[in-house]
Amino acid sequence: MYETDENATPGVPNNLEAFWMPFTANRQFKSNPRLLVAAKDMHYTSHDGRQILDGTAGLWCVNAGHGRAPIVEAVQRQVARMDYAPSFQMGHPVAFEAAAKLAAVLPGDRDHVFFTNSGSEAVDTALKIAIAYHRVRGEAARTRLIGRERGYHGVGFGGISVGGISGNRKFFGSLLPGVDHLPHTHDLAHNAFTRGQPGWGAHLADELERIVALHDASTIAAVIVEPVQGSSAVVVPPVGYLQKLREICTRHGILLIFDEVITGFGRLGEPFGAQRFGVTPDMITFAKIVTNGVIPMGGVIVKPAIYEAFMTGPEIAVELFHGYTYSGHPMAAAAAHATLDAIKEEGSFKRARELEPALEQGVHSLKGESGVADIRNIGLAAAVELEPIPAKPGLRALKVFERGLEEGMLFRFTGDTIAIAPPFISTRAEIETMIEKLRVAIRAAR
Ligand code: PXG
Repeated sequence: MYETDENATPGVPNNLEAFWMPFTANRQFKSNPRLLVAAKDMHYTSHDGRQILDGTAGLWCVNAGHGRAPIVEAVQRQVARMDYAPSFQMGHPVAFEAAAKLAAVLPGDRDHVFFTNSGSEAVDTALKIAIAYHRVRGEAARTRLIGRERGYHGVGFGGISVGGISGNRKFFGSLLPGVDHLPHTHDLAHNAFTRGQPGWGAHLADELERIVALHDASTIAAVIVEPVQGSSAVVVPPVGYLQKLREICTRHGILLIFDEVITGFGRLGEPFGAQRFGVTPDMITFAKIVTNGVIPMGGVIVKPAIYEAFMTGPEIAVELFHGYTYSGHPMAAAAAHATLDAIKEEGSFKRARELEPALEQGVHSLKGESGVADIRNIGLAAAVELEPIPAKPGLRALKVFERGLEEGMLFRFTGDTIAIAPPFISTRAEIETMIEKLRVAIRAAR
């Protein structure tokens, strides 16, 4: 059993068994735990008192730095004033204000926001809204959903159905029916070591025409893609690819959803990937950066026509039978408010843009290190793909990750790819440190 704090080693829980850790090799972790006990600005403190540079902004979310006073204080003020209030048939001002502030990040001024508590819920919400939207407009046969190979859209049944990472799908039965997938655009024969957007691959968007021809547009509700695939390690869209998807969707009356859980709020040096690539989707899902990771929050931004399509029946009728106990939770809304203010005051989008060349130059300097198969980058996101150790997929990246920690540096790894996502408050020197520590770790992981 868990003992009292007085009996425990300071900072170290003495029972690691009870917590079934997410997306973690539980037995490996628990045999040699890596615990973080405090965080401030760019650094974590480990349980053994070491400072660890946060090279992944937590899990792509803590961009204004850890323990940012205005965000922490906004949450403290809110919890003291009103800890919780429902959003079903009741409302509280802070959620409305946060939604308005969020919608203002996009160029249009009439977008609407549906709040969830995570990216996974945001994705499932967007997929449900897409299907329901067609139904309320009299096109109830439009139920098919199109995702993409290598796509990550969270872990709900909707998200794993449209997602394209086989490990996240294969254990969980038959998933949603009526889902198809576009091919991914990752091809080392054409795109290896590209800086920013690859020139090759826009034609892969034409596969959507084949899928439409197969199923008929009248059965397809939506296409969902990440503008830049994050979890499958920074797969950047080829020049013109997203424009083609937009054009095909528009021509066939199919909704285009950008899953911007990672790319939203500045990771690409613009408010959203939509702006970076000059392509306007019909819905955007977001989470992570919106609260600086301080309180969980996600959501879906929908264009006015979608919201208005639902606002047609009797006024006393609920228009969308969907929502969460914590949709627009006061503390999350307060955190979003303060985070969006911080982003604005600090010019975070501009800052991310200014830092992009430093990250690009740094990460591509790793070309030629032994075992490096590819390097990709855009905005403040970069990935280094490593050749797997024969017959031991994933081991090389794990070794790099562990060596990185020894060097006082936190990376992310999936498969044999290492990802870096520096917080927007990083200095150039800190980005250089991240790269040099990665170099040391790659050299050590043979
Ligand atoms: N969509 C996208 C595009 C995501 O990247 C989700 C949905 C799900 O969000 P929630 O809040 O339900 O986890 C995500 C989450 C990584 C990593 O390092 C990526 C995510 C989560 C954790 C780790 O690859 N993405």
